[in-house]
Amino acid sequence: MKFFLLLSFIGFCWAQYYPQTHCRGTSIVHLFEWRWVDIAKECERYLGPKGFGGVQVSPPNENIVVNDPPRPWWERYQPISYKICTRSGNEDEFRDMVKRCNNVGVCIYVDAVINHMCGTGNRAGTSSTCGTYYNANDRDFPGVPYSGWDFNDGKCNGEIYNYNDANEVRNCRLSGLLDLALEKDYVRGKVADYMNHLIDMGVAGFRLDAAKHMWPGDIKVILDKLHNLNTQWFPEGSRPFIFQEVIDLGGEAITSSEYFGNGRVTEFKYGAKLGTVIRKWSGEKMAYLQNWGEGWGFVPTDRALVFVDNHDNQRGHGAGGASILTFWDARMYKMAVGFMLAHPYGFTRVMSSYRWERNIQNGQDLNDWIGPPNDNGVTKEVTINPDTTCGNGWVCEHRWRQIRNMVAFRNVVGDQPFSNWWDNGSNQVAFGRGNKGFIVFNNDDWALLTTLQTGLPAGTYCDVISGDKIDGNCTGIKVYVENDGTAQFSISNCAEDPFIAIHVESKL
Ligand code: AAO
Repeated sequence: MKFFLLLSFIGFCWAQYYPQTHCRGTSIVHLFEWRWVDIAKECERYLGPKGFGGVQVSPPNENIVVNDPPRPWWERYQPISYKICTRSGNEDEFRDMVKRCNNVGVCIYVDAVINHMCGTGNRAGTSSTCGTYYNANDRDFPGVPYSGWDFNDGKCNGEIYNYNDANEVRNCRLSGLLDLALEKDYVRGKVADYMNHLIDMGVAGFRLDAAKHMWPGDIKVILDKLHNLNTQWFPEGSRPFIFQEVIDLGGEAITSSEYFGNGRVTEFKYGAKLGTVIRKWSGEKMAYLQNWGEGWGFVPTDRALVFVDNHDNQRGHGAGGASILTFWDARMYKMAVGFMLAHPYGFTRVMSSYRWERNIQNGQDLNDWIGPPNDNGVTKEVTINPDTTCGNGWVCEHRWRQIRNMVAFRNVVGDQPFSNWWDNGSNQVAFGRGNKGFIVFNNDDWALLTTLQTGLPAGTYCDVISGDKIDGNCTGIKVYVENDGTAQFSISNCAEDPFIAIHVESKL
């Protein structure tokens, strides 16, 4: 009864901060630039069975086609209309994906680009993903339709330069992108219609792109217009889960706390700091992670959407800087993602990328624009290799054993408390999640050999980092927990993955 009351409280009052219970899993994965047909298959063959709670999909609405450089990933952040029609697929494919993912308990979260349309300039024509005409110079977007009245030119006819001026950040143009006048009822209505169209198809929530560039009050009015979620999958009265892209590393006019009333916010300090710690830059060490979370000046845990890297900062866009860890630094990356998924702070998002040919000059990647694996602009299928990794240039970090198993770890430990912290004063640390899970890291340049209190019931456990529990056996390291809850751990600093994680479902 208590449990039910809690669920209905979360369901009806806090819905914008927590995914619906229909979404079975405590983490989501960003399948960056994937096609809808591939996501549908991935939900059924992998995400559902492995306990992923949802997918953040790339913007599904029609965007400008950029040919110079050829078809960059970022063209999708330049809307032309709200037709569901992109390189990822058409509306039928989108609808089929939402249905099939929902049917296996995997929710779909849409990256909603509602702050702006395409960039300024003398661009006009039908170079858009559905062939819809537009004229950026005249502010004419007949596909919506929007016209000159619907943009903020009257308030600010220029770019954002000064991030210390909140008016400028919210009324002027982000990277020259035509800024929508979201205080207008007409514009709010068009945006809400687009989002409601998606909700009616079964979408469970939204990432609000460039939320920092919109007034929190304007966002609120739009959110209040949104329909309840589709009752084919969600209980009557369910509200969409909202996470707003607000970059707040401190020192600017706009703080993420201004957006707490609308939903969660992206906590960019998280990946920047964790990268600095794992890289051991600036004198940081893992021992300092004992008070990770609010203790590090992050937003409250129930308002944070956290991630190690995102589609921007894995290639030098957005914010975070050089400390951000990505799949290119696989060993450290797995430790960082493992730490994130084991730690109770925040709502966790896993990144899933494609490989591109980097061309780094003076610390900057000149190939940061390269779009998804493609044949003449047509996005390639995500193929699956016999060893379960992905082919065709898709990295699929979410399928890496260490990451996939830590997503499961987070589901198993649930809301168990952070417990049994241990550190060696340097970069060897360990912590548990009540009596459900325990994790140990060795990021020092020497071996770890010690006995630790795990908080777990006695027994033999499979380490889910070096292997799996399969048919009642461990394919990797075994950990023996004694009757008093202690276990001996040994981790070489040369180990392929210098960390060990066990949980009650990895017990033999
Ligand atoms: C493209 C071209 C442009 C062209 C434009 C229009 O690249 O040259 O002018 O088209 O034709 C993406 C790409 C853009 C692309 C755009 C549209 O990243 O390159 O422009 O699509 O195609 C700001 C925003 C944040 C935004 C981020 C990229 O606040 O919302 O820039 N992210 C989202 C998406 C992103 C997308 C858009 C928004 C647009 O995730 O993929 O753009 O829809 C400071 C501010 C941040 C600011 C950064 C970067 O950060 O705080 O708010 O992010 O600067 O401008 C330290 C500081 C930190 C600072 C950082 C960088 O770390 O502590 O605060 O340095 O200076």
